[in-house]
Amino acid sequence: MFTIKAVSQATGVSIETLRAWERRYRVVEPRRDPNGRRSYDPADVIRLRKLREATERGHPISKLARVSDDELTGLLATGSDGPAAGEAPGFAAQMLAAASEYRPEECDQALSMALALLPLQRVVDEVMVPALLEVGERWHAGEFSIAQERIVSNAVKKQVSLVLDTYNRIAAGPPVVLATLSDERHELGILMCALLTAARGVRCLYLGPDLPPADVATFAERTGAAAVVLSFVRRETASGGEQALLAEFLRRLPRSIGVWIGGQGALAFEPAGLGERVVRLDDYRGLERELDRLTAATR
Ligand code: B12
Repeated sequence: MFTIKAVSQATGVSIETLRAWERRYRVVEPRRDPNGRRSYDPADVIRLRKLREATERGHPISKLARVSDDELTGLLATGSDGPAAGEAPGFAAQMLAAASEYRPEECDQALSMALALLPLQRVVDEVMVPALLEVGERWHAGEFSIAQERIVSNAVKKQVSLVLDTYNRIAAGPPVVLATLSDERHELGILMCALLTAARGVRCLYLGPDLPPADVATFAERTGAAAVVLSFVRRETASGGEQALLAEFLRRLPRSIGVWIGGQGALAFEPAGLGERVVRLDDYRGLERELDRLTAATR
């Protein structure tokens, strides 16, 4: 449920206009919380966005108010991809503004709004990754404290885990395991992979960061995984420690299970040391291609 302020930011309709549209035309009827404050659900937000677009195209709000959601969609004939490209960065900016002001709930709300309005892949590409990268930059530059970094990362982790839960309930076929190996604590890259995996309808077993290779291998074997996705973000140890960990992992993992690796660290690995078994992915699109191949082969 969203506040009037969040809805105003997400729809581009001012708070005064939202109140006026409701009072005069009952375009949406938000619930009220115990303090009498309006509380909108995702369907309200989607409808209000469409109403704004339609009024911008010259349709009077007095007429639009009586139009059903389907008729409104037809009127706009805008496909189902949500806000046009270029509008989504607004959500990342809202998350960052909320973290700057130490407002974790608003950060959460901006992200859950993005998830309500956009396809998952666009949330990853246009909201989560840009927000996380910008947080990283600010943290490095000393402009963001660790607590502010946590406001954003925790919002991402919370929302991703809610999405994984929902998608896993309807996912089919053998699962894909996602993790990072010992001492790789950068978690957010692999978390995005988990979201993209779930979005493809593949069952997603997210183990998280910093696991001994033997544990991941045993887990993948026992859960009947089709593939394991590993992220390597750090580069400085890539030529030595990281690649040795991967080699140990490969020795312990049954050969029938696929191994997909990615991240800046993985890109620096010696190709010769990887062998034929490992698929190195350049980016998230590469991951999606592998997932599509997997689903085509197992369904
Ligand atoms: C947040 C952060 C941390 C947090 C991580 C918290 C967490 N829960 O993840 C903490 C504080 C733990 C941390 C610690 C360290 N960090 Co740090 N960290 C960052 C920071 C600021 C952001 C990383 C991030 O989350 N980005 C967002 C995610 C979405 O992007 P990403 O990880 O870059 O991944 C992208 C790609 O690599 C790819 N990808 C990643 N994984 C995968 C997997 C697959 C399959 C695919 C297809 C793609 C893919 O997709 C992503 C989007 O493009 C970066 C700097 C930066 N601006 O990137 C440094 C950075 C990654 N850290 C760095 C370093 C050096 C460290 C420390 C060694 C610092 C220290 N001296 O203690 C430790 C190491 C800890 C450890 N043992 O792992 C360096 C790495 C340098 C290098 N290339 O080797 C960086 C680049 C900072 C720098 N410029 O020096 N860090």
